Formats: sequence, C-alpha cells, structure tokens
Amino acid sequence: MKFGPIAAACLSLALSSVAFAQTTMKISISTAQNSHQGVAIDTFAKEVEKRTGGRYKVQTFYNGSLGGERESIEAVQLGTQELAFSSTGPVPNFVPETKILDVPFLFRDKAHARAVLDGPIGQEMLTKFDAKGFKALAWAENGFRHMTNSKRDVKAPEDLKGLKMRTMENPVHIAAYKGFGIITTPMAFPEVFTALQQGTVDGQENPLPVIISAKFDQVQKHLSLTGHVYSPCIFLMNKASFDKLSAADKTAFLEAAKEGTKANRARVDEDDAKGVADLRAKGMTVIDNVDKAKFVAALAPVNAQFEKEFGKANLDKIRDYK
Ligand code: EAX
Repeated sequence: MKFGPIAAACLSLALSSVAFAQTTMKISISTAQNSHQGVAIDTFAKEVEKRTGGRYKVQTFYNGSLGGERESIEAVQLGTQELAFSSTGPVPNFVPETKILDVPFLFRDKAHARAVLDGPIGQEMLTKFDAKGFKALAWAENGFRHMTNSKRDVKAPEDLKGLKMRTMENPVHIAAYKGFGIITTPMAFPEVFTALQQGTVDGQENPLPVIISAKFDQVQKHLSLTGHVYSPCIFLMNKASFDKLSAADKTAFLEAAKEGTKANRARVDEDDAKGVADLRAKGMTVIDNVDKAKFVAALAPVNAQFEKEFGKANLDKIRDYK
C-alpha cells in the first residue's frame, strides 16, 4: 500500500505522538536554583522522568518566578500549577494542623525534627492535606532559623526589642516574635532582599542555607545563631493531578519526592557546616554563642498561649519524641 507524502507525514506524527506521550508539570521554589531547595526539585524532576520512563516531565522554576510560597501553594490548590516545594511558613493558612510545628524551640536538633516528620506524627500530619486539595508527597527541610539585622548584634532577647523584622506569613511566628518585642512585618520571600536593601525592615530570620543562597550578607551585617524555630519544607501536589496517576506513577512521584528530600537534607547539612565561616568571610558579624535559655524564658508568656492552643500533651509528644 503506497502512502502519499501528506498521509505519510500524518502517520509519522501520529506514531510519534503516541510513542512519546509526555505530560509536563510545573514545580516552583522561592529560593535560587543553587540552594538546598533547588537541589530538592532538580533531584525530584530527574527522578520523576526516570521512574515514569519519560511519561512525565517536571519543569522547574526558581527565585519565586511563579510567585511567592503562599501564591504557589494557592496555585497548586487551584490546580493552575501541579506542584510546589515550599517552606511550611504559609502552610498553616491552608492546613491549620501544621501550625504546631512552628512553635519556637520545639525541636532539639535536625535529627530530632527529621525523626518526628518521618515518623508517625509527621506522616499522620501529611494526611491532613488531602481534604484541602493537596497530596503532600513528602516532608523536606529548610532548617533552623536564625536572626539577621542591619542595626546591632543580638546576644540576648532584649537586643531584639524594637527591631523591624520581616516575618513569614505565619501566625505562630508573628505571635512569638511579638513576644520578643519585635515589630513584625509579614512579607513574601521574593520581596525580602529589596526590603532589607531599602531599609523598609531592619532584619529577617531564616536558616543558613537561605541566608547564603539569597546573598543576605550583601544587605545584613549582623547574624545571631538563635535557632529559634525549626522550619520544615514540603513537596505539595495538586490532589486531582495526583489521583489521576496510575498506581505505579503514584509510587514513582512519592519515591522521587523522597529522593529529593535526601538531596535537600544533605545540602542543608553541607551549608550548616560551612555557612558561618563563609558568611564571616563575606563580612557578617556572627554571634554563635547566644544563651538560648534566655530566649526560651523571654517567650514564657507566649508559650503559655501555645500550650493552651495546641495542648501541652501534644507539644510534649513532639518535644520528647526519640
Ligand atoms: O523557603 O519565606 C521564608 O523565609 C522561607 O524560609 C524562604 O522562602 C525559603
């Protein structure tokens, strides 16, 4: 049977489209590609393509190019964006059950935080996202948050009084920082560098990997290793997009997220190990011996509020988790 040129072209087009049916999805972060969050989504994207045999491709967007974390989470909930990788900063506005994770000084160290999130407490919390239009694929990590500002060294809680600090759009953080006497300004991350540069705010607080990748040393002189809050990150997917996947592809996406988290946590450990020396070399003064007990004591009134809101037993369950 002879095919004319047009028929032949249509046939090859049809074959090629069937043979290489590929769905492209979008994922975004608010930090640079060269960061603990960039390595998370780059690993995730590579693993999805590999584990689905190329049937799914994940396009990666950095530096808040699709919007801040709150906007991206909203877009995932609406389905206009399939995936986001975000700190849990804005998450309590969507899934209030996660608020408890933001209580200051709740976690002893990263090992403790990772064990809680990867264990029954954290895994049960992931199921709370389903009812809000999300499939939470995996917890990941932003890190322990530290205070930076352009005005003065912060050695004790009283040094925070009156500082105008950018905060995440997170109700627990805002209440806690007000407890330190901070003047809080909630703001999406993509606006922070300019706000610091222009002096709209005196300071901000973030883990070392964020301070490094956002080059905050260029606009902040003082860093204090307060480690006042442990900040998780999370892989979020639009629930309907996840539900449409075959069982095998659901597993592929979940496993790819786990690989992304492994790479992300390894990069946080790397950044934490060398971050202070790097930032000192770039001219920041770093207070690395703050008396954390004084910061905890300064938050006593606010902590009483948190114990009422979350239940002391629930907080202790996390604090005492081994
Ligand atoms: O996810 O908003 C924040 O301070 C976050 O820590 C930052 O976007 C990295």
